[in-house]
Amino acid sequence: MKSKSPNTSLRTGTKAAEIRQAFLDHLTCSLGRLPAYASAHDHYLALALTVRDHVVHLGVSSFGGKESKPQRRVAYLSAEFLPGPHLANHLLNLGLSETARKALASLDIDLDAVLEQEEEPGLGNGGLGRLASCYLDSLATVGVQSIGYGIRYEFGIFDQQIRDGWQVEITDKWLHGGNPWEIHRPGAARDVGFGGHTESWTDDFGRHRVRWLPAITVRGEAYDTPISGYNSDHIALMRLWKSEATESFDFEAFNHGNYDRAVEQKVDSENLSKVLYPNDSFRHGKELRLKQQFFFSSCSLQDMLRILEMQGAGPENFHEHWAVQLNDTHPAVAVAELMRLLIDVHLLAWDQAWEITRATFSYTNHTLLPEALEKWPIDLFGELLPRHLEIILEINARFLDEVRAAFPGEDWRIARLSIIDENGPRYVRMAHLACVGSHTVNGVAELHSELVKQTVLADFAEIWPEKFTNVTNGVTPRRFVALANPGLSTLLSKAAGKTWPGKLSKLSKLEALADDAEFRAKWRQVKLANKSRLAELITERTGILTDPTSLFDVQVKRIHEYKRQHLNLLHILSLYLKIKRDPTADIPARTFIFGGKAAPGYFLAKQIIRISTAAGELINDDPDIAGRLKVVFFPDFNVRNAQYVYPAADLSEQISMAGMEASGTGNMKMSLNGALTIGTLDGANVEIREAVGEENFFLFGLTADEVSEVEVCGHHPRQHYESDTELRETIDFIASGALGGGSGLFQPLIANLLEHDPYLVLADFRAYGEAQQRVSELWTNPEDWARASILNTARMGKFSSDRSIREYCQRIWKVKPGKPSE
Ligand code: GPK
Repeated sequence: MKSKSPNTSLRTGTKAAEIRQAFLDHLTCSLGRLPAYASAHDHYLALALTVRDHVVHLGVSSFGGKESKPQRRVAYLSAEFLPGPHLANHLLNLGLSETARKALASLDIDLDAVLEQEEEPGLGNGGLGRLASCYLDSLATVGVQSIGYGIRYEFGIFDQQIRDGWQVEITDKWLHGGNPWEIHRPGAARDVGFGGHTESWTDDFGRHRVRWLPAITVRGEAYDTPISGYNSDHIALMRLWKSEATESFDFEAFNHGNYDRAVEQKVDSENLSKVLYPNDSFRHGKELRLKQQFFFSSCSLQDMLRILEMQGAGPENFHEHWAVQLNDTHPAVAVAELMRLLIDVHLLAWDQAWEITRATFSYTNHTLLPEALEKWPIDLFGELLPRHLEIILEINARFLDEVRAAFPGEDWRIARLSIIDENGPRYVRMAHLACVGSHTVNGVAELHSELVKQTVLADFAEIWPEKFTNVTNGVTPRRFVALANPGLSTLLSKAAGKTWPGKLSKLSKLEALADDAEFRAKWRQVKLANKSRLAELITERTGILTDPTSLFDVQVKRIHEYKRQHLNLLHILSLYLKIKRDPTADIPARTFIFGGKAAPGYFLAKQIIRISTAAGELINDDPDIAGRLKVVFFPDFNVRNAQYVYPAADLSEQISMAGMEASGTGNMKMSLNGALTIGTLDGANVEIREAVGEENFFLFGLTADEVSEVEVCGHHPRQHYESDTELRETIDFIASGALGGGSGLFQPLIANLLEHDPYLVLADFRAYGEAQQRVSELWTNPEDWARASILNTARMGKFSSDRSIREYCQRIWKVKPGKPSE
């Protein structure tokens, strides 16, 4: 037989006929299906395998380490990733979307129907997990050798259904249909210990050593998912760890008839990576969570050491080969684990190991919320990780000695800086550990990074001011514009050239067109089409009819009091009452769209969902309202659904209490898609407003400084209730039971607002209503609105995650991207 050219045998030809053939081969040979009997899901799997061949092929060429001196690699340690559906994204990145469409069409298969089959990996809660995935996308795009390390949860974030107006959580069985993207790497499996005790020994040079004798060992199996970049020959790797028992189950117990005992350890081990904790910005405090954190941190560091060894380098060169980013404190225990690996396993001296550790890690803080700051009871920590507790205590003792020497007599400083919280029962403060063990600490927007230095890590910022920096978050324009908004993309390519998805600052070329009436008309057409597409989906999922010509007012994000969905709802209900009082009131038609999941145990968040569905039930079919207001709760907000929602937004609600939202990224996605923002001076809103121009942004509300002042001087929500008639009537209306379910239904929410109002909803109600009035006024002038919308998109170039990643590369990781900057 004649030998084939390597490319043909790799099935990675890019002509429609070649893709068609590869697809048919996979259908038959990988899936064992005759084309005539193949289901839509088989089609999906076959196309996914076809595309995976292309991506993996790129991967082996780009990750091979051909260079004489290997580049420093980036390891992004994150307990969460939210990649979204892979297939369409890869097609876009590889430039194969249209070819694949043609190839399938020749077999009478519709690409869109195939794309619908994919289950997205919901391995995260919200912003933090999605940011990690945007960053992998950009790392691949700008050409940095990188691995995103995390956990292969068997069950990701729950699927949300709405029943009788309430959230119901359904188990996310994302792996049930098979996962064509991942490659299991048995050779990369690592063992991780838990519990047990430590013992001392003396090495050949008479030095005191410690070893850890864990009580149990769990195996981490590696599963790799390649992440392609836009128009790039690099791929990033997402390497997720699945926990398994190290041994087969206990046959001795089994033979003695003790079946429970026989499988106990196996079950315990497998449970470790079973499920994602579904709380956002909230400390879990559960032992299993700490086990998850240590499990993936340890597997990942051991993996880096293994790769280092393959490159012929030793552990003393660790920091030269790896820059490790801690995505929040979830992997902060990695600081202690790297120390253990270096001193106990590789027998380095403490000082050298500590230098390497600090040169390796950097830490990103994502929240100031006190209930989200991780701390572990010292006893629990010591029982699970006895050696790590010893190491942390040693790190702390040495650190505090340095502080004592620099600030003699300032014991208060010692107590505040200590990694151990000793005000009562003792805790390990994970943010302190991450900060002490890192060379750089960053916040995720300018305001937030300042607040990190003034609040949670103020004492550290005082002693190490140079350690702190900001990297404002970004989002990938590939998924959130090019894929999600094809109509807009065509327009952008015509107006700003085709390169904008990889060079987002090119969008500034649009500026001039904001004054072009013809262009504005096209712009509005695209938005209207996107809104019609969403309206159809809304009807399909909720039965609610909406008018695509009405103002689409969108608040999609996790449900949380600090994000203040209830402020939005109070405003909606006040508009409703206004129309009821005066049917001629001049209020332009609006569709209010909410989406987002509530943590299953977060009672008030679930009340907020219920009140939004109740508002819809009350308002949507009220003949007096006559369709002028509609309220929709769009169920199961996830990456796939988000791709329909963002392009359809006219107005983006970013109304958190100032100082609470670290950055926000939905704010960027909507503005980039031409929505105008109504928002507080919080997180990245501040920078978005600066970028798009204050005249194209609806600002309202207390500033972070004013919020702190109110918090110091005391807040009196009842005063607002009593002095503001509109507010009082709205609250009384809810309390009266007019929303159904009896007058007691929303009592907890009302009582919370009137008695505590921790997020100053009542204090900002008036200003919010006035800003909404300005929104309505601009909306009545569609040409002015379109102009502002175009300018939003045109000026959002800064918020590409490519820019963020280049900043991390240059200022934090000290690595050089393969692709030169724009
Ligand atoms: C912050 F602390 C946390 C968390 O546990 N989960 C999470 O999604 C978010 N975040 C912030 O709330 C957002 O403001 C920010 O944009 C996002 O992280 C990414 O930095």
